[in-house]
Amino acid sequence: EIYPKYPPDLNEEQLQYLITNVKDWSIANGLAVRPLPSWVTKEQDPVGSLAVTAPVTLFPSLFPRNCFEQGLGIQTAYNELYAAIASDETWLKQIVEELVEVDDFIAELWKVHQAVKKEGYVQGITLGLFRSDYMVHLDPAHSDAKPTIKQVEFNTIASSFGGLSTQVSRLHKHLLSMDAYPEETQSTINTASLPPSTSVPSLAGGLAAGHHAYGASKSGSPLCVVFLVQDPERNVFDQRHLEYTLYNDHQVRAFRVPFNKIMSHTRVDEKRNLLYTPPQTPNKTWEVSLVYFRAGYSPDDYSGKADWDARLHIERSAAVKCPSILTHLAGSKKVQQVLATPNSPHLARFLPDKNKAAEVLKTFAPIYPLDKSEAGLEACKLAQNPETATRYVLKPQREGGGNNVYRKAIPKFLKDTPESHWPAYILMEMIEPPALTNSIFRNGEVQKGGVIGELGVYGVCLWKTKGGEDGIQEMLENKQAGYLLRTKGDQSEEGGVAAGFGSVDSVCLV
Ligand code: GSH
Repeated sequence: EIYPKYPPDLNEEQLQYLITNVKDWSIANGLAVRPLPSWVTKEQDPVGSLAVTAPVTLFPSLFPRNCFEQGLGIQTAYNELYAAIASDETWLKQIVEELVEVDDFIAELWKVHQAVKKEGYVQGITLGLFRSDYMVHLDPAHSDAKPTIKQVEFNTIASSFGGLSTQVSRLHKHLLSMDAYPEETQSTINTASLPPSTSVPSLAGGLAAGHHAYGASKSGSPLCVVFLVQDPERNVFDQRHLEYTLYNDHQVRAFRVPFNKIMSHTRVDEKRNLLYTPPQTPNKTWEVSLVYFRAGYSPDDYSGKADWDARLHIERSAAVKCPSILTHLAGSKKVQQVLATPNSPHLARFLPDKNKAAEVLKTFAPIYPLDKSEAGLEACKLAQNPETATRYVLKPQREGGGNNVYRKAIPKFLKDTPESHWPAYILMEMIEPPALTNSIFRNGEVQKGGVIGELGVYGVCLWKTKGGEDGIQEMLENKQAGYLLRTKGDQSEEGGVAAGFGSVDSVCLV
C-alpha cells in the first residue's frame, strides 16, 4: 500500500455541494465537451449548441511525487529523441519498410513523404507538440520497491487534452478553496500538493513559436495558423482554449479547417506558399505559417484518394507542419518497440548524451516485435501461451485509442489473424499500477471505485533540418509543457478520453 485511504467518504450534503460546484465551474470555464449524438435528439439540440461537463474526477488522484518529477524532468530528453528520429530518414526508412507490407496506413504516409522528397522539401522547420504517457509501476517481484513510471506511448500528432488539463487542475484547486473537500483531507489535499498544469500557455506558446519561426509573409497576404480538425469534433473546447490563448497572448489568428475542406479552401501557389481563403470572407486570403493537425492521425480520416491528396498538398507546402509526415511516423508503435526492445542499440544513436539516455531508458517497459527476429520468435511464444499472455498487451500501429488486445484475449486473437500480419503488432508488458480509488463524474453520474491513472507530459519542440531528412541542424525550442492526468475505472483496459473510456484529472502529490 503506497497510498493513504482515499478519497474520503462524503455525506449527502457534502456530495451535492461538491457536484454542484463541479457542474457549474466546469461549464463556466470551458472544461466541457459536445454531447455524444446519441445523448440528445435533433429537436433538443438542432444546431449542435449544447455542451456538457467533460468526464472528470471529483478529487485529484493521488500520485507519487518522485514519479511526477521524473516524468516532467525527462520531457526535454524525449523531445530531443523524437526530433532526432523524425530527422533521420535513413533510419526511419528501415522501420517503415518492415511495415508497408502489413500496414496500408503507414505505407500511404510513407508515399506522401517520398513524393515530397522527390520534388524537394521547401520547409526545414518542424513543430512537435508531443505528449509522453506513463503509468506508475510497482514491480510485482519486489514488494518493497519504490514506484517508478513506465511509458505507455509517445504521441507525436494531435496530442489532446492540453486545453482541458489546465482547467481541471484549476477546478480541483477551486474545489479545495471552496471547502468542497472535507476538513480531514487537508493534510493530503492542499495547495502544496496540487501543481498547476501549464499546458494551455505552454502549448499555445509552442504554436506561436512555430508561427514566428516561419518568418515574414512571402505572398503579401497576412499570416495565419490553421487548425486541421475533424468534423464533427466533440473535443472542440480543448482545441479552442489553445486557439484563444494563441490570439489573446500572442495576437496570432488561427482558423479551423475540417480535413475534408483542405482542397476546396486552400491552394499552394508556384512558390509553394499555402494560401487559405475562408469561405466566410471570400475576398480575403491568408498565407498559412503553420498547420496544426488535430485530424489525419487515424485511417478513418482518409476515405479515399482525395484525402491522401490533401495530406500531400499540405506536406509539400512551405507551411511549418505540426507534425511533419516524418514526425507523425516517428510516433508509430514500431519505433517505440525498436527503442524499447531489451538491449536495443538504437537509443544511443539519437541521444548521444549518456545521462539523458539512461534516464529515458528507465521509463521503457519491455516491448517485443512479433516477427521472425530472435526477440520476435520468443514474443510469439509468450503471446500464444494462455498462461504468459496475461502479462501482455498487443498493440497495432494506431493512434486515438480503442485498438488494443489485452491479456487473455491475445492467444485467440492471434489464432484468428493470419501469421503474415502478426508483424503489424507489438507486444508490450503490462504496467502494474498500485491500487487506488476515486470518483469519476461522467454523463451526470458518479462512479466510485478502483481507478488507474495515466500521466501525460507535454513537450514543445521546434527544430530545423536541411529539408526533412538529414539530421537536426538547429534546435530552436525544447520545453516541458505541462501535464495531464487521465483516470479510468480499473475494470476497463482502454484509457482514452476521446475514445470514451477515461476522465480528465489532476495530481495530488504524495
Ligand atoms: N480529434 C480529437 C482531438 O483533436 O482532440 C482526438 C484526438 C486524439 O484521439 N488524440 C490522441 C490522444 O491524445 C492522440 S493521437 N488521446 C487522448 C485521449 O483520448 O485520452
